[in-house]
Amino acid sequence: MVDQFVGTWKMISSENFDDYMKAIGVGFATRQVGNRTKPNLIVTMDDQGTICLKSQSTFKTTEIKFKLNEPFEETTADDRKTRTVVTMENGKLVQKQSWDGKETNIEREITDGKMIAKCIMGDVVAVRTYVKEA
Ligand code: DKA
Repeated sequence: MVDQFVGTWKMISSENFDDYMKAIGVGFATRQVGNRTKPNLIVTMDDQGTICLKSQSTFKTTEIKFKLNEPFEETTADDRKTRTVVTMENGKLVQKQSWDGKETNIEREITDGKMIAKCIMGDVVAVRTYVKEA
């Protein structure tokens, strides 16, 4: 199931991301940069089932390595320190981040060969679309 996510993905569109960043508490200056940034997401998985998500952009490069269902500490691009767990739910790769009594989910799924990332904080949802690089 994870195999379909493996590859290098380039973001082509982003909707409602400013509202999402506000909802998770990102400050004005970082939101300005976040709104302008079009990251690449590089997804790999090794023989032991360790998954790596590397987000590369001119703003910041972040990388997390994890196994499904095993919680780990994450430092996000906006510098939150989160307790994170990633699960597969009905074909979606669901990244649940918890910090300061708050919780957000990033749900990624493959639709028509594109990777759709839904960033969800309460009733605020941002939708970011990625296409696979050749
Ligand atoms: C994605 O993979 C979602 C990334 C969510 C990042 C939230 C914080 C960004 C702060 C600039 O496209």
